[in-house]
Amino acid sequence: MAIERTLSIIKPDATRRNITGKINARFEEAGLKIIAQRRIRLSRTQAEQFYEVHSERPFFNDLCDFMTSGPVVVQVLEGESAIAHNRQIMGNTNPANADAGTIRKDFGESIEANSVHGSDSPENARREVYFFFCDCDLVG
Ligand code: IDP
Ligand code: MG
Repeated sequence: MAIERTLSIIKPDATRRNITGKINARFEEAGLKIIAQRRIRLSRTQAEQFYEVHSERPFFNDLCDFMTSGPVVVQVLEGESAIAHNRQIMGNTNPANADAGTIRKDFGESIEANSVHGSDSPENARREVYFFFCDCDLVG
């Protein structure tokens, strides 16, 4: 067990419904600390680079359209086993398959518009945190 940092994104379906505070409350109630946060509009290039790993998937183009369709909130969460813990708090990619009480079950609209992104490994967390933030932004 170790203190980790993970990259979270509150997606456009959630900013559109003005529920960023409700989602942040889930992280804080679960013991994760928001140590950096910025509301931005992703450029097409940023979305394509961020989701590069999915560039061959059939949903890639639609995903980039969706992620640039409105503001997002990029944030760094810190806590014990934060990467796996955040994935638990988020729930399954498809809200229909997510456990009760998870963010995606309670707020997700579809497998695409599923309200939140969270890093899935230490390597990806590092890449994704520094995609948006520098060390001076991280105030633990
Ligand atoms: P994750 O967000 O749970 O890690 P990934 O497989 O990494 O899921 O997919 C990245 C994002 O791409 C998902 O959060 C979702 O927004 C979108 N996505 C994943 N699978 C599909 C799909 O089958 N159809 C449409 N969008 C999808
Ligand atoms: Mg993923």
